[in-house]
Amino acid sequence: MAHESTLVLIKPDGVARGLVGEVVGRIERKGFRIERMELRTLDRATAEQHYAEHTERPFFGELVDFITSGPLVAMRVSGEGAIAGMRTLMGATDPLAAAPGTIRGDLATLIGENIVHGSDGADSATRELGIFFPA
Ligand code: D4T
Repeated sequence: MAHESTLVLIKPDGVARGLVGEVVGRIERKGFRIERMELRTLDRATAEQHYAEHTERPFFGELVDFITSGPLVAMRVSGEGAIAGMRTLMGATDPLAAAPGTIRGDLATLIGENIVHGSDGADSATRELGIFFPA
């Protein structure tokens, strides 16, 4: 395993529900480092760029509506195996299928409001970090 960086978002539902501290605490207790962190509200163009791979999916419009609906927290999270490690910490996309002990498994019920996002591989991490934290 190698030292990696990944983009993690606490989505607008997580911020609105007051779960920023809970999610940040889990990331820190795991042993990953938060190297960049910003509270911001996305415009539609940035949201569509972030979710570009989902353009053709039936839920794309709702996805963009939701991710732009209020402030989110964007983080660059780094550490040994951080990309897959954060996906494990987050749990399955559908919170009802996510294992207890994971962020989604413990804290959410709806697939459309599943609290967090984490890059799903090295290429997406590079692409997504470039959108949120350009050099
Ligand atoms: P993100 O990208 O938010 O970390 O989620 P995942 O990587 O775990 O899941 P994904 O890319 O398949 O889906 C992106 C985003 O779309 C929402 N979604 C997904 C939805 O609203 N309805 C659906 O049927 C699916 C599959 C949830 C996450």
